Amino acid sequence: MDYTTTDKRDFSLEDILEELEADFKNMVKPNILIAGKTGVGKSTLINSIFRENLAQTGTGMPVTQHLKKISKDSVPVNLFDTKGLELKDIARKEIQSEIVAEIETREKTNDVKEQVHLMWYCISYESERIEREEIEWIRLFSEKMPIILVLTQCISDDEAFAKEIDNLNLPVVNTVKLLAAPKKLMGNFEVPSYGLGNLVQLTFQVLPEATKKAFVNAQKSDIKLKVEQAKKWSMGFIASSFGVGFTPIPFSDSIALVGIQITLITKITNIFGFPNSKALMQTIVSALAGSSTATLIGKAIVGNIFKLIPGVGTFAGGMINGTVASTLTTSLAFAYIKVCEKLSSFEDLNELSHEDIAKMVKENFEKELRNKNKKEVG
Ligand SMILES: Nc1nc2c(ncn2[C@@H]2O[C@H](COP(=O)(O)OP(=O)(O)OP(=O)(O)O)[C@@H](O)[C@H]2O)c(=O)[nH]1
Ligand SMILES: [Mg+2]
Repeated sequence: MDYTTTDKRDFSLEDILEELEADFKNMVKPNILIAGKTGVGKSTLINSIFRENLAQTGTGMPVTQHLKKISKDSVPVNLFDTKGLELKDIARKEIQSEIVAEIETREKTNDVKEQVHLMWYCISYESERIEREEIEWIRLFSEKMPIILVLTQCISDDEAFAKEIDNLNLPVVNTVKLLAAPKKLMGNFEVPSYGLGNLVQLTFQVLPEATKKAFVNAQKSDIKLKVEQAKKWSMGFIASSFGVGFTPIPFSDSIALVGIQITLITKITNIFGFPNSKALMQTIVSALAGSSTATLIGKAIVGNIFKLIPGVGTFAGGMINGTVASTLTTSLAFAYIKVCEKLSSFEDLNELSHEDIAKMVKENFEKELRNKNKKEVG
């Protein structure tokens, strides 16, 4: 739906959830091929980077004999996990043609949704060797897509292997050293995981523009990236909604802002990504509206929010111009982003009750709106 500030309809919870879902379905999922020999740590990496332990909980559909597609409705990414790359000779050639044929079939559709966008080629740092066959694999795949070389299970400071790989001048866009899951050593010593955020950043840069939003949602290793992207998107959206063309509206018509504000919170929710975002949104919206009924709640939300903002009383009889509208809405966006950031730090949102979430939403909104608008609006 496209809202304008001349739109004075009120909204039901139903409308909001519909918009949330439509926006989610609109995201283009990145297709990432995760290649490497057995045991290098592909599944461990998938579970560490993506939400909801994707390698365990996502369905693994065989695409071909040696490619398994891992996906889950609530996590907007498609992963293609390889099997058998360690095999030798004839079997290896067969697997190569099988995987390349699949990539080419997808290429021919000329549809960004079908293309394989990127490969993570995984080599175990522990093995301290890269075989001739692997170099051949990387060269072959690099003609089809960008490759990020992932050196997995790396727990040593020794740079010798990394240098050796560097000297090979492989056709990869980047190399990342990481430890996907903490590793227990002797004497109760544990090496913490690291490098995941780095892989997320590089992947984000390389993926096609159309798939970036879905990737930001699907990954869980870099919450800052979610915050950054949500802020960036919100600022652009607010500027275009309340910019030069904005005609001042009477304050009594501030319901006209609600459509835009609802678009804002649904998009932010989908930039972050939550396991059951509909239920979460329902909780958040009813907390803001002060009611959980599915009747018209837009007016209630905007009323409750404006009450929190110092200074609003002083211009209640006047007009809202573009600057004021954008200040109010920016505060709303930033308060909501704070809430999403906090919620993202929970591995399992089921730890929180409906009441916990409602309380968190209210507290953060009050804090953010009171502080932010003291100078700007009051
Ligand atoms: N602690 C720790 N263990 C790891 C890590 N990566 C892999 N492992 C261990 O190494 C073994 C193999 O890892 P997987 O993630 O199953 O490897 P894979 O590449 O998916 O293997 P296949 O599915 O057979 O191709 C498992 O026992 C993992 O627990 C890591 O980053 N940290
Ligand atoms: Mg595996």
